[in-house]
Amino acid sequence: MQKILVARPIFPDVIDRLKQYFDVDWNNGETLSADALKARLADKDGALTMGEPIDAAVLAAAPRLRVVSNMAVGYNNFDMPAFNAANVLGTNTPDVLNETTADFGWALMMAAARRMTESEHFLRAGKWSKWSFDMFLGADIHGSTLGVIGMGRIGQAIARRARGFNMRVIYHNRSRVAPEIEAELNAEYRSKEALLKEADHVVLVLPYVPANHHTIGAAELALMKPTATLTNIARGGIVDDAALAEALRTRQIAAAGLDVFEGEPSVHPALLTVDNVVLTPHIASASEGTRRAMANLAAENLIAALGEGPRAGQPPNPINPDVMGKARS
Ligand code: 8YV
Repeated sequence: MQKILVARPIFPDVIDRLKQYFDVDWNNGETLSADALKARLADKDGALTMGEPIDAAVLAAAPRLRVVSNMAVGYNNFDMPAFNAANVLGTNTPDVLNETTADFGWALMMAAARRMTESEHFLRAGKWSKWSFDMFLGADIHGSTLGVIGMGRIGQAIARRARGFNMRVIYHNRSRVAPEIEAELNAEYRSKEALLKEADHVVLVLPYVPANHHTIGAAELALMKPTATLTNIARGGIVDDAALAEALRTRQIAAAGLDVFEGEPSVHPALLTVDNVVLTPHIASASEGTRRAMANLAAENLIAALGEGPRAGQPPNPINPDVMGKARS
């Protein structure tokens, strides 16, 4: 039997499924350190990861490793040039999380715009002694302008929901989406700068690649309306969190909703000191059904890529399919 590592706790029935094909080493405990990860991968043919950094050094420490299946759509934890150089296949879990993640993006945006967590903290702190007409006035969602930066599958699912709120949709993307998608979403393309000036609610859904580092920093925040909100469900590092905390403190923008952070699970301390931000611990895809679908898709990718199961040799989501069939180097 080939040997695999499942690097983190996961649904036990997914482990049972993997055990039908593999000798499974399951780290059902604390997150592995880089050294512990290398040691556990030394004799493995495949691995199932959830964000663990896999770079040239990790691959060098795992000479048998041929497949790493990430239980996430984002795979910025994979050093893809190193994967290609070593002929190691990476796989991810796109699509199954689109709608759940889009729902959560909306939840964060609405919570930020309508000051839901800020007002809840006020209530819980026992500060609600009387009702007042100007308590926690926020910004409307309906009838406003939604600005989506990153018009991939999740960005499109977010834009599609805007119709029910009678919103105008503008977007910015590396390249324009197909005209029929623009027409379906009733979405107009803008430069990043024009979008930031025009949008009432900006939602970030772009992948983390070095070129997208600090897509939103002090200069970009300065372009936004003082009544605007910013929601980040993309990746830590897309936003300069220190600059955002300062823009929130000075009310340069009205509010923010953040599910991802630079250096998470650490959160920039300045973000913890401002009221006008909704903070969640990277849970945008965390519905029971979707996390199960992601886990099963990650398992399916690993099983198929290691030549087992009904789809042997044909994993559904190869990131670098060119290495398939090549000897490990
Ligand atoms: C994952 C995510 O749950 O899919 C992604 O890219 O950010 C989340 O859905 C998380 O990355 C753990 O792997």
